[in-house]
Amino acid sequence: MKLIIASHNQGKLKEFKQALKDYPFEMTSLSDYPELKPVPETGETFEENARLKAETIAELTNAYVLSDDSGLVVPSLNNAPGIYSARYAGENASDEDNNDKLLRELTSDLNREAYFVSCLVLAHPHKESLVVEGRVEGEILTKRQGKEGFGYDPLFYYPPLNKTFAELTLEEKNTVSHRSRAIEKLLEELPNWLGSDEL
Ligand code: ITT
Ligand code: NA
Repeated sequence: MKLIIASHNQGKLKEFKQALKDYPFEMTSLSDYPELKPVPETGETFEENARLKAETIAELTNAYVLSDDSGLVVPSLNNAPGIYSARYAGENASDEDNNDKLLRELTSDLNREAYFVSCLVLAHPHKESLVVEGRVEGEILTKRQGKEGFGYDPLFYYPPLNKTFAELTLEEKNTVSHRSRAIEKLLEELPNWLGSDEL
């Protein structure tokens, strides 16, 4: 089955490719469709933004499209950066800038518990979308640790492994992350969602 991953984020794309390597998907991403304009993320929730990305691209390509809208939620910062995780420090902010801003905002008096959310939407023009969500809980460190991963991984400490997500290999992160938990749910529900359609 042809599957377009509706993302420009190379970190996400690597994780999808590794997690789905044993499944019969012919995966492409938005980099293979340079004519498609970026979909504005005007929603107010992860699900709304994930739906916008997947359903818009599915209509335009008439294909199966999978999107991920994800982010880091810090309850003591009123759930920031949340759906604004990619642009926390500004419209074209780098991961570096976003991590610096998080360290500035999360002053020493505040609780450092946080969680990642990944909402996945699988869309096709003639079907009701399949929506799943995964989460993982951790804590925000006061300085970066590790070089792997992307985004907030160097600051996201995961107590069960006593490491940050940036200290995990791609394979290790894919056994515990929010995105891998969401992918697991998606795969569980996929046969039923596809029905008599071919994989
Ligand atoms: P696409 O919309 O093209 O997929 P994006 O990076 O703009 O790419 P989002 O709007 O979903 O995607 O923003 C997700 C941001 O949340 C991402 O840029 C990171 O800053 C953060 N994030 C999500 N998953 C993460 C992970 O596994 N590790 C670290 N940070 C993550
Ligand atoms: Na978003």
